[in-house]
Amino acid sequence: MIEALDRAESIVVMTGAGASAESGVPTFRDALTGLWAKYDPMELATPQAFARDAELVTRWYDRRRVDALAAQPNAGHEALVRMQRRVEGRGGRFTLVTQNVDRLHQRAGSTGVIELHGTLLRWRCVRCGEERDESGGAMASLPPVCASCGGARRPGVVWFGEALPEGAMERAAIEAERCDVFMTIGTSSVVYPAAGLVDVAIRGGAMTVEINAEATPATGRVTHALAGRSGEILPEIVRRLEVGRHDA
Ligand code: BJW
Ligand code: ZN
Repeated sequence: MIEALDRAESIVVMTGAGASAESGVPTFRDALTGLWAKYDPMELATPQAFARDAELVTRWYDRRRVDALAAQPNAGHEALVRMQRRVEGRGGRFTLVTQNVDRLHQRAGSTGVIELHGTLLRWRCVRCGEERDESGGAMASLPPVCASCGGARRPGVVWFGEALPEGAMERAAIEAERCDVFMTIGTSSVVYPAAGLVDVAIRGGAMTVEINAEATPATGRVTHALAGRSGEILPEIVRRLEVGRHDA
């Protein structure tokens, strides 16, 4: 596996919430602890929930935004930066596709990240569409209003039933189709269309690798399923690439 990674002309890595777990960011399905325990994430992450109770949904995202800003990238994020530099340094292609909305990959130093589900750190006016970076503390007003038109502002994430950012899935699928190695890391592989990318890579003939703390619907389909934490397994993979040991 290490040798294939070392030889690959093109590598695509797709991450999910598990990649940020060791930074202390709760995974999507764990994001409702404490006061939020009585809510169902499937019911908060929808346009219908926002239409019904914008304040409740805003408070949930506001909390998660503040927590994401307080978190630091972990050893898994850092290993992916090193992998990207290594592959690009020898003229290869490296594409990082993430479902995460916390921007920790970018803060670690990854470049060209394709964000399939948008980000918590940009909010958008539902009336005029104006977008603004939101990287301060908690919201001053709930729900926050647009400075230009007074409309409600919503987090710039992709909710269930909404289209992904224009071109993001298309770009990810093109890279998955042509890559030599596709890695799916820390994702439950149940949310589509992201969960279908591993199949695009398999059809394209790629070697596929999963890193996950638990089995997922993708586990039985990948070439190598590595059970464990991404913050431990990824640095070990990169260490082996760097020391040139290809016996794993
Ligand atoms: C570790 C670890 C450690 C923990 N190390 N691992 C086909 C079939 C069936 C349904 C559909 C389909 N196509 C579309 C649908 C509907 C729907 C869908 O997929 N539903 C399924 C749930 C059934 N999809 C959509 O609605 C999508 N839109 C769409 O299809 O639009 C069509 C359209 C076209 C044109 C016009 C209009 C519409 C949109 C999906 C958007 C998903 N959005 C969310 C919320 C984002 C904002 C927010 O964060 O609140 O994205 S949902 C949520 O799930 C979030 C995540 O990015 C996403 C994936 O979650 P992820 O990353 O897998 O996290 P978890 O928590 O589920 O799992 C963590 C994993 O990590 C676990 O496996 C752990 O074991 C592991 N782990 N610690 C390694 N240290
Ligand atoms: Zn506006």
